[in-house]
Amino acid sequence: MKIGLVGFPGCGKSTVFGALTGRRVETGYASRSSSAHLAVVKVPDPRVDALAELYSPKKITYAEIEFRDLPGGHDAELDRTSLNAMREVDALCQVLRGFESEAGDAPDALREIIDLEAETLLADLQVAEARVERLRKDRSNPRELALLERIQEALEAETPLRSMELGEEEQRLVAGYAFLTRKPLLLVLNVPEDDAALEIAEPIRVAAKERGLGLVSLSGPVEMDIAELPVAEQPEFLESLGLKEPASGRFVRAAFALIDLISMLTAGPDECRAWPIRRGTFAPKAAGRIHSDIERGFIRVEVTAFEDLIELGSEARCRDAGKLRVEGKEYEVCDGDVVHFRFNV
Ligand SMILES: Nc1nc2c(ncn2[C@@H]2O[C@H](COP(=O)(O)OP(=O)(O)OP(=O)(O)O)[C@@H](O)[C@H]2O)c(=O)[nH]1
Ligand SMILES: [Mg+2]
Repeated sequence: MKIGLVGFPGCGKSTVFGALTGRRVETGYASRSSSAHLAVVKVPDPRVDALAELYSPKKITYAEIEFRDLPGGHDAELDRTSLNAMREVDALCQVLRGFESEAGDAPDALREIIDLEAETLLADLQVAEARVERLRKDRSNPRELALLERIQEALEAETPLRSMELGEEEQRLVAGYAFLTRKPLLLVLNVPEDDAALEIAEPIRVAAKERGLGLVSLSGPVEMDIAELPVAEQPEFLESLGLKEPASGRFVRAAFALIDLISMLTAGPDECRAWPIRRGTFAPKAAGRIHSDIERGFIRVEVTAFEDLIELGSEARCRDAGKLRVEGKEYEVCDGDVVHFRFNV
């Protein structure tokens, strides 16, 4: 799962990226280069910690999301490189400049929300128009044509595609086009240090709400400082700023929810681990996250809910209490399921 940090030049993408990843990847601010920086970020998960306490495993592994710091383009516009880079990620986080720019421009986050929306609508419209024209000509796929005409209409009416209800087959059809306004979007307001604990201004909150978008705020440079402090010294520093936890925690959780991921858990003396899977994934496909052999040779899965396992203290006790279920191919794995796959290859 890849999440791209996007936004207009100089809005603070690289700074937010640094805040998110601390010094694990970047030392100091990423320079203003045209290439994308990558970082894999762990998703904090108390359930994995609880399982680890139960099993004392050799290894503990958290779910991870990959963040990409995408190039901002030139001048005030997003160029083709930036737009294409956006197509390759699963979800977008738009960084909004909440501080005065290097050139002395006052922040205008609302304008940035509207402008990015306009540019992505236009980019999608170009894709839809080209495809509609093609499909009209070769008459090969009337269903896809009908769908793309609807999509074109929505885009012309300036409706982002993420607010369009699509059936399962339609979703499959559009997936290949990588429409930008179809990608889940989270807004991240990058504010000055003094505003780190303040409520976000109302017009921005309203704009996010109207569009059904998530909104978080953080102060990039401050969070960067926090990420660089020894863990033991972080709480005191956070408190002095009126904050409860570092941005990485809040932000990563919001991003995880954004892409509709849930955690499947595995536990044992070797490893306790969270596996990110999409909500609604069937057991064999979920097994494939662990290894393709397990998907191929899937027989069944034994499932205990995390809460039951912690409450009863062992899988044997869960079995005795009837809390260990055996499920088949049609089972949709739920958030917090502790699973054992049985397979045969
Ligand atoms: N005052 C202030 N300056 C900031 C803040 N965040 C970033 N900056 C500065 O703004 C400038 C641009 O920040 P970057 O993080 O490089 O922005 P960017 O979006 O990655 O820029 P491009 O990659 O060129 O599009 C840098 O000089 C940062 O130090 C902030 O919260 N407050
Ligand atoms: Mg940058």
